[in-house]
Parts: sequence; C-alpha cells; structure tokens
Amino acid sequence: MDKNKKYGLRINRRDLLKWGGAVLVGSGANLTPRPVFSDDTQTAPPCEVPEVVFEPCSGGDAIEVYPTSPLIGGYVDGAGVVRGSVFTDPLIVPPALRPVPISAFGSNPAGPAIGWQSSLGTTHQIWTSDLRLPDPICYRIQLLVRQHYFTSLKALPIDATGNPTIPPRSTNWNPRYLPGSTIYGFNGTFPGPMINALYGYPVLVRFENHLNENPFNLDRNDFGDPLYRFLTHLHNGHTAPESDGNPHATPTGFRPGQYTDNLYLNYPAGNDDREKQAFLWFHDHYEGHTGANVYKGLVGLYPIYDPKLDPGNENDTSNPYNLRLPGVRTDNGDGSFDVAYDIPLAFYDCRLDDGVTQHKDFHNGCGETHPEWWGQTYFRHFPDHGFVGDIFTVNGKAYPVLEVKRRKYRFRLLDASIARAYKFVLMSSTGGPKVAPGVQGQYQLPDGQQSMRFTQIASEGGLLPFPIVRDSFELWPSRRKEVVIDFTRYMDGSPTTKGDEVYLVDILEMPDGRKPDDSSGYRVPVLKFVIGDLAADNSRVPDKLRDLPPIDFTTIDSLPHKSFELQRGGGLDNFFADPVSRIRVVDQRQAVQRVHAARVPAAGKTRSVDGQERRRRLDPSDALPSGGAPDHQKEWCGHHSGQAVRPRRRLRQGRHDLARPGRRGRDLPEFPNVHRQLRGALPQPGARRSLDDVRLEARRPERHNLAVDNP
Ligand SMILES: [Cu+2]
Repeated sequence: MDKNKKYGLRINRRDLLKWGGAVLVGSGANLTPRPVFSDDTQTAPPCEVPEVVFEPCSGGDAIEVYPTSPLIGGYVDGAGVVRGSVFTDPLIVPPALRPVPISAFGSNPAGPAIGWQSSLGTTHQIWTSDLRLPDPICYRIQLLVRQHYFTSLKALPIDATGNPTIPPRSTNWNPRYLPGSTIYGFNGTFPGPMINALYGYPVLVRFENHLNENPFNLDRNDFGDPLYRFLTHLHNGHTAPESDGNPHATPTGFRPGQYTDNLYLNYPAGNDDREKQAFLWFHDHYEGHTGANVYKGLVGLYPIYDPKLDPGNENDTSNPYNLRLPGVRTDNGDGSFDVAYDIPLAFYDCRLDDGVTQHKDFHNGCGETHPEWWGQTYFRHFPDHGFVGDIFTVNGKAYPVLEVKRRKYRFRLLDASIARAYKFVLMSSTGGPKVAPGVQGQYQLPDGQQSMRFTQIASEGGLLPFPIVRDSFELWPSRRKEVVIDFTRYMDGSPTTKGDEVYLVDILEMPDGRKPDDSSGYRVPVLKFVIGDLAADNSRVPDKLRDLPPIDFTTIDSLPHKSFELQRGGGLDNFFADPVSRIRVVDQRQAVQRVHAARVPAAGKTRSVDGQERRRRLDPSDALPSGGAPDHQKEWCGHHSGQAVRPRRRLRQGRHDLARPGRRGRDLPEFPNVHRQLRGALPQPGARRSLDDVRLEARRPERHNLAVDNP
C-alpha cells in the first residue's frame, strides 16, 4: 500500500512554519496541486503549495532510533556461533551511458527556443552556439520506481546486540534472501547512470519524472518526497541556474509527467583551464527531501575529462599535454566513451528495517513499527544531524570484490552517504574479515595492516597542482577524491603476486550523525581487491598536474567578513536546534541581516548570538512576517508569475563567474547581458545565495551533509 497516497502529504509544525503555515491554512483553495500535463509548455510555473493533511502525531521531535540491519552473509554455525562471509558480489563498474539523438524527444523538442528548457516553459539562457561549442550530446534519463538488491547473499536476522533473532512474521532465524528495496532511480538503477563528459563537448540531459508510475506495485515505504517531485543538481557543476537544480530557481521542482533539459556546457569557469574539474555527480535536490530522495537512490555519476591534460587515454602520445593518467579509452562512435582502469566508487551506507524499530521523524511516523518492511531500506530525517547506516555499500553492493590487473588504476571516490564520513586505508590481512554483528559496518579487519598507499591526484575541484602520496584520507558527504593505486607493488617495495588480497578499509567510527572518531581501532573492510594478471600499463603520474588559479588576497580583504557561530540546541526543542530551520523560517534577507548584526565588532572577538536573539527567532512572528505570506513565498510566486518565459541570457551565469570578483570583467564578456544584469541588482530572487556562499563553493572544498534540507 502506498501510505503517502493514502494520507496525502503529511505536515507538521516544522513544515508548516517553513512554508508559512498561516497562509496555507487560510487559503484552502490553493492547496490542491495542479493536474499534471506532460506538455504544459509556455505556462508559468504554478504558484504551488502542496496538499496539506495533518497527521495527529506528526511534528515535534524525531525518535532517534536506528534499526539493526540483518547481517549480510551471516549464519549460525553448528556450535551456535554467528559467522559471516562476504566479498563475493562483484563490484559493479558502470558503463558510460549512451546518448540518444536529439530527435528522440519527439513532440517536446530540446533546443534553444523560447520555452523549450523544461515542461514549465522555461528557456535556456545560453545555448552551446553562444559559446561556439558544438551541439550538445543528448541523454535521456527517466526517474523510475524500481527495486534494488544490496547483496545477492543471504542475511541473518540479528538484534541490536548482534544475536540472532526471529524477525516479525517468521518462526526462525535462518538466513534468508533480503527483499528488494524500493528505489527512485535515474533510469531505475542505483547508483544511476554514469555520463562520461568531455570539456568542450556540451551535454544535454533530459530528466523525465515517472515516479508516479509503479509498474511493479512496489511499496514506497515512508520516505522520499510524498508528491514524487524531483530537481536534479549537477553537484559543483558550472551550470546556468535553470539547469542547475536550484530550488530557489525552481521551487516547485518537477512533478510526475514533467521533464527538464539540464544543459551542462562542460565549459570551465571563465574559460580558464585551471578551473576544469574532474569528477562531478548529480543528485536530487528537491527542497525538504533532498536527503531522503538521494538515499532513495537518486544518484548519478559524471566524470569529466579534459581533451588537453586529461583525455582518459594513457596511450595517446600524440598529444604533448596529455598527462597520461591511468585510463584506456574506447570511443563508442556516438559521442560517448568508456575508460578502462578508471573506476568510480560511490560509497553509501544504509539501514534495513528490522520490523521492530519505531518510525518517527519530522516528516513521517507516529512511532509505529513496520514488520512488513523487514529487510527494506529504512530512513529517518533527524533534524539536528545526519542519519548513518550499518551496512556499507560501494556502487550499490555491500562488501563487493574487484579483481584488478597488476598495474595502476584511477579511482574516483564519491561519498554518496547521507551523513557518514569515511577515512580510508589500504590494508592487507592474514586472518581476513571477521564478522562483527551489531557493530556498524558488520565486518571488521582486526589484524589489518596498511600495505599500500594512495596517490591522490584530484579533489572535487579537479586535478591537484601536484600528486600527494597518502597513507589515508577522509571522504565526507558529497565530496570526491581521486586516487591512483599501483597494484604492482606494496608500500615496502615488494611486488604483489596474483591472488593477493588488499582491502579498502574505513577506520572512521561514526555511531550516529555527529562527530566521527578515528582512534578507536575500528576497521571496516568495504571493498576487496584481488590481484590478477599483469597488464600493459602506459600510464604515468607526473609530478605536476594542473595549476590552481591564484587567489587575490587584496580583494578578499576588502570584502565583508562574517562570523558564524554554530551551536547545539541544548535544552531547547528540536525546532530551534535545527540550523536549517533557523535560516529557513525567517525571511532570508532578515536572517542575513541578523547574521551581519552578529558579526565581529572588533578583530579577533566573536559576539555570540545572545539570548534575546534566540528568543526572537523562536517567536512565531518571525516565522510569519507581517503582511500575510512569508516573503520567501511571495518572492517565489511573484518571480515566476512575472516571468513566465524568461528571456534568454537573462539570469546570472555560473557560480564561478560570480565567485571571482576581481575577475568579473574578464569572465563576463562572454555573457554580456548577464554582466549588465549583475551591475543592476544582486542578489535577485531566485538567485539568492550570497556572494560569500558562492565564493566558498567555488574554492575547492564543499562539504555537504545531505541530512539537511537543502544542500
Ligand atoms: Cu550537491
């Protein structure tokens, strides 16, 4: 049964405040979503608010409890001891998604014409020809409701102490195959497809929402956007806002039956080679449900190559700039290409329902249990911090194995987890993995010793200036790192031999969504490499990779400096303790002003947000500014109704352009109208990130905790 369908969208106090509750309650005629048309072009996005159905016990505190997932590969031996065996499922290495002809889009063509950017009637502000780039390579990605299996192994039902337990609706604790978990997947898979992109060759992805269709009649459980909306964000991409999955630009998201064409120009910020990136990912970005929708499967991979330095082909010696990083490229003849020895690794931890753990967070649940969901993914949105799983998966499989050739590989690591941070080490072990039932990660490598090193070549910002040899590195949610591993030798110089096993081990213990700890001796093997045969290897890791653009510190010093003090809620209720709500419930401009008001009065001294300020933010009048609708709601509606069809090039382009104040004049001539617009008013509705936000994001690190509403 589809619970969300039955109850409509449930709402609680938090949501109500976020959306401007008085308005929603007081104008019931607006509450019903518009019917969905697959071809409603040339119309303004509706000033839509979701259907509201109150559920008696929703709202208030989440119950922070975690189920204990069944033990993957677990069994009870003849002496009654819990044992386990994993690392038999092969690591899934996704092939490059294949393009479709632009004619595949039929009666809703893709292109630069007015109203063609999405079924909301929006328009691309810039087209490939404006940058003298070729026509885009087109991809079609459907958002589908499907099933996913995290393992092909049987699993042993266990309780929180790690002891075998008889699950609900069963009479024994025998190992059993897990039911499939319902996912919302790009093209129905988890992770979704991988698009191998190339600088200078734009990509257009048509994302189509089919999430209302449920051809296999799957139970959707109780998380994910209840109205099945989506908004896809190419994380860190240099992308125009209408193609960026920006929730302020498209607050309605895209409903079932609707589509959007995200145009990824694969054009570096400022047309500066030093701004080229190397590994992006795309994920759902729908406001209020981003974490849940990503956890539900909406994850896709987007390595981006550079024809000059990093074309994905170690064998191409005709290009003198080619760094010849590991990778052997095969062109597919349709604009797509695959690269051997260059492998993405998407890390994702999950929980499977044990049937006895209560369900209640600020979206859903009254504390009930769901025995019928035993073995399927369990998710809760905890407002103050993230959700962590106890099963660790890589590319959608728990504890997979990859047979590697004796040569160098490039790995592109993505933390696609909701909140879990990892710290990875390459280890060898004599005793092998040991089962650790009831412990997060389920398996440990107690005698693991570091035996290899990583050579890091890139982070989320692209290639590093020079490679860094690392014993270990951390990976936090949404971040990426790229490493080269040489499987021919151990770190002591001795050669590997066929059949050797090396584990990628996480040593960062993180029992909940708060602070991780790497000092506890925790060692979860997440991926096993088995060394295979020698293979040709023409790759290199040169001493110099890609220069970083210089930072103009004189400009930085002249900018406003803000201070933020992050605090825990302490004795106050969850509502206040949620830093997201603190910003969201008040008008953002007011919030920003208050932050400014709290800024450092004199160098070196930080004034905390005082008690009076805290009380003011808790005051309901803050959440519902005078004059009826909260300002953010007004802006959404006014902005869109007044701009049903946006003139091309009207909106700002690219966070990186904005991000570099000293270089604006150099960057923006490519977007002359944008330049004019920028000189006018900034920020604008729909582009309401502060310059500082943008600037911070443009520099290398970007930390996302997907548990918050809107990363
Ligand atoms: Cu993101």
